[in-house]
Amino acid sequence: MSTTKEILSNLKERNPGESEFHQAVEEVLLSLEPVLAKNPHYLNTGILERLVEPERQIIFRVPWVDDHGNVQVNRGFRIQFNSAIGPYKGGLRFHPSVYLGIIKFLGFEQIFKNSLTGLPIGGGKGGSDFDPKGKSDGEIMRFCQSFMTELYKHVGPDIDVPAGDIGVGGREIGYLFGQYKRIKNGYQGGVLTGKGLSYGGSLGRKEATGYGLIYFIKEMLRVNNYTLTGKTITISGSGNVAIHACEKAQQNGAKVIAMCDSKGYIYDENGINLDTIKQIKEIERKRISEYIKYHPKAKYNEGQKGIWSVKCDIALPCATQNDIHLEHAKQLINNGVQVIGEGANMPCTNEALKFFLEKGILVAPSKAANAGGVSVSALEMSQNSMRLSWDFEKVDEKLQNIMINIFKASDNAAKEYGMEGNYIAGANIAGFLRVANAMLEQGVV
Ligand code: NDP
Ligand code: 2IT
Repeated sequence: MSTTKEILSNLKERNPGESEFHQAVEEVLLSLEPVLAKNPHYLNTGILERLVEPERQIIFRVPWVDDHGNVQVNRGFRIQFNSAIGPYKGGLRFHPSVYLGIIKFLGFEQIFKNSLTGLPIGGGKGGSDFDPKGKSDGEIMRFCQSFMTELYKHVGPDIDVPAGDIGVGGREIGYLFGQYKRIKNGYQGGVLTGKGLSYGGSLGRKEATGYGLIYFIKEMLRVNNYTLTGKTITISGSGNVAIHACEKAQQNGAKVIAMCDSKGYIYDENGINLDTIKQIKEIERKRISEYIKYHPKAKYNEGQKGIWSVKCDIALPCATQNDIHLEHAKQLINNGVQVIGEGANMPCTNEALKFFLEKGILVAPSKAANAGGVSVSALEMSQNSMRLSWDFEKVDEKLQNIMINIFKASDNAAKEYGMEGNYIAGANIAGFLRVANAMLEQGVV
């Protein structure tokens, strides 16, 4: 029987150089200590050792031909982390920074997130170090086809169900699905989620992560006697999650004053015009700096991190991991921030999170707060199985209920283990208990 500290040091030794994976495991294991003290049978049965070791790790070559006729080679990944409560489920990320440590941190967190949704989905994640920026549609299609030509052997509606993440949206899912269907010689809608509406996608999936983030925050604020209306918000990122978080925040009467991409941020004291952002990012696929051409009174600054120097009531990191370091946390607090809502996965370092909690800031943790996307993915799987589709209102209502329930589960678990208001620990504990109990009941597998 090992202690959490021994498990962590062993993990670092067995997975050298995977700093993001170490960070994600450390955050979870430390917050589970009160649970393990009360319930030592989780330690006696090797639950933790099994949880931190993926059930299967697939790494493959992805060769493709660019528009100039040159052969390019990328690396593909799919980490099937845990299937205790359902088929592996989690997105695919296409970004040049992708390596094993990133996919493993994402896959590990996905186990707890998916458990929190209350739906029957296990944890997995995949992707490639392919950079979609500047690629033609034809190059994206050929890359996706090559990627699926290997991935299809490992996925399926009851086995493993990928979806989007950074760099993978509706266009990429379409190409991946087309190739899967061709290879399998049959329509199996439930093999991927985030599909187009014309071939089995769900209404509300595109919006689900950003909307879900705001639904979670609204519930967290309600029980803490605070509201969104009239508050100023900064949002990092200008992709799928950031855009829909902005939309729902604006619908709730908040004022979003800054957004960014990986090159820099825009500040618009009159409130961001979201139609302009959608035009630049979803249609033209250009830099956010273009915004000032449409709104000359707004300001653009080079450097993405500068966004955390903007004074705001609520900060929503919706871009990528380790976006907010301790120095940015200090800056935000000096400027009066009250609430942090993690739309991205692991956007705050562990040091930044600790500092926010010490200062009494309300933190909506990513595993809970961004679970809306995967929740609606699971609803898409249900609709595919039933061969029908629900209207937007029905999906959105289910999403709201799921997010409120996730908040309640996190809140209750935090209270039960003497950490009231620490929703980070609460989410980890509630997510852990369901998976751990399922693993116990299924024996050593
Ligand atoms: P997108 O690819 O749609 O958007 C990513 C955005 O973040 C872009 O604006 C990108 O800028 C910006 N960004 C800034 N810095 C970086 C960086 N270093 N690496 C990558 N992107 C950067 O992705 P999503 O909106 O889908 O995902 C954003 C975050 O939310 C990720 O952490 C993802 O894991 C998480 N998430 C996504 C879900 C989903 O349903 N899509 C569900 C749950 C979580 P630029 O345009 O310059 O690249
Ligand atoms: O991080 C995430 O939860 C996602 N990228 C969405 C996963 C999914 O299967 O919808």
